[in-house]
Amino acid sequence: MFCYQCQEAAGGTACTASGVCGKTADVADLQDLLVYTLSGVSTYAAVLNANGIDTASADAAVTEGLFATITNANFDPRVFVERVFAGLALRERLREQWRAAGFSGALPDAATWSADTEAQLVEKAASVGVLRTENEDVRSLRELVVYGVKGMAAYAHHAARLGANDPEIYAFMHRALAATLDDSLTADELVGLVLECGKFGVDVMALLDRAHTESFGAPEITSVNLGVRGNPGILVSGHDLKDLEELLVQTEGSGVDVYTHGEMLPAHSYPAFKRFAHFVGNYGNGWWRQKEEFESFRGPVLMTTNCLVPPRDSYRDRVYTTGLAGYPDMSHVAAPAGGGPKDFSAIIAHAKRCAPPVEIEQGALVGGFAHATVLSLADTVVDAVKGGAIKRFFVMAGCDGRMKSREYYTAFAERLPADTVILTAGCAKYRYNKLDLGDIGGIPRVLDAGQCNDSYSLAVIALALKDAFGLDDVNDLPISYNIAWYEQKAVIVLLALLYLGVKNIHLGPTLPAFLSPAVASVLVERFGIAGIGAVDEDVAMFMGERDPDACAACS
Ligand code: FSO
Ligand code: SF4
Repeated sequence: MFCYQCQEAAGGTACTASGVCGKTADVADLQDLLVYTLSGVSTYAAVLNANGIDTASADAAVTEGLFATITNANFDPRVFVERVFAGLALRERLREQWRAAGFSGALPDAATWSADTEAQLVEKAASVGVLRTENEDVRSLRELVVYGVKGMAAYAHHAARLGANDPEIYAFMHRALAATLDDSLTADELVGLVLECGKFGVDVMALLDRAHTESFGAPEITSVNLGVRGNPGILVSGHDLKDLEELLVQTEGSGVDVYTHGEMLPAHSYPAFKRFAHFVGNYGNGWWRQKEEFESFRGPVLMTTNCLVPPRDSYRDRVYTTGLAGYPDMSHVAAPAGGGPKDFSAIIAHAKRCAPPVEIEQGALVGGFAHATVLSLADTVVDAVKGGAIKRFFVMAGCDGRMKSREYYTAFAERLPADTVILTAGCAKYRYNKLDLGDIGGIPRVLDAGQCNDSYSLAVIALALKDAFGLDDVNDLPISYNIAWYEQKAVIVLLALLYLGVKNIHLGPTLPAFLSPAVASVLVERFGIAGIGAVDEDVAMFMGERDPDACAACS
């Protein structure tokens, strides 16, 4: 195996024996083979698509397959074997359509190879990984595209679950995957593809934002309980709000409470979920602390997406996966073949046999600061900036993770001056959302827009503030970007921000291992991307970045 797709890549280089995330070498190779197979599918789908021929089956296969390969989503080799065989069969059907439509010409190996047995898959898998691209810079750009499209696939899948689909996003995914097989593309053309990926990143997050809001209402400022009640409960983690909705409906009146974990916390801010009296609160923290928290929860846990950590034996039988999440021999709640809600009766029955959760904290967290909420406060915010009460905003969106170096983000939040406001989204918030950072004239100093996909909200807020201040450039706002990344959804969020023209983003706790020195220098030169340093020096650097008295937005 050779995997360097996430921030935890071993030694800051790559995982080569097994994953720091717990992924085994056989699963890593099968994931590479699935990406390769789907790139073959996309080779045909891209052409058919461009010629107005429906590719819905390829759209779904690519979206779901890529999502399954995201860090901490699926550890089950059976899933990848089945998806590769299904991908090959689909690819052959597309190939027939391609031929029947009159197309011909040279094809890459990914579009033509075949296998009949699992042993043949395993043999093939060993030769189609990341290292098959020999040139380090081309490899880096190809993988940057693949990881961006993986993140895009995750958000497209959530939107599709809510009935929202954008054919142009699927068309781009096919075109981009097919391009990663094209040896004729120059490095400049691949850089262009990376930037285009950012455009479709904005589109997919906007699509998901609309789908969430139309399905569940616009998030409202909401106080979320951190304590527990005396009933048995189900803990829901991951990002899929449709799964949460179906579970809430099916648990209503059952005597079982429902709690959120990790990236599900922002669900409490949606009006549609507030009517459920048994939707009690949030339990625990960021994904990486789940071993202790799933243990003390004592009831079943539903993982709707990543981030799943290989479970301890002590609670393993209480974890259920659904959607693209999976783990060997773990109970999985599949979507019914004919459509309609998933059947959560087994997990509900399981909960009834369990003791109530052990309380690990009390109090509340306030969330719901998505773009509609913040923009409804725009006058107050603008006045606070003009009056000098708010000197600077810090976008600290992204991911949490288990590396000790992430303590930086807690210290950074603590040491920011009291006249600054943190805008956050994603699980990165757990590094500072329980600190008592106070408020500025009633505006909390941590404004939580929601899940990682809601980073889109932060961009909408920035663009609206730019207009409110009459600025031409979003980079003239008193906003700094100090973003924590972990997996591939953070890659598409980053590319989306670059597409929107945001410059000087600081990325940590380490820069991606998949950026070759030459590709990293392109990002540094064109976009001012930088890493992080010592907390105090970074705070001073950000605060001195622009003299507030000279700031166009403040005058
Ligand atoms: Fe976090 Fe995991 Fe949401 Fe990621 S739970 S790390 S960027 O999967 O998706 O923020
Ligand atoms: Fe390593 Fe991250 Fe790949 Fe897991 S996903 S194998 S931790 S680089």
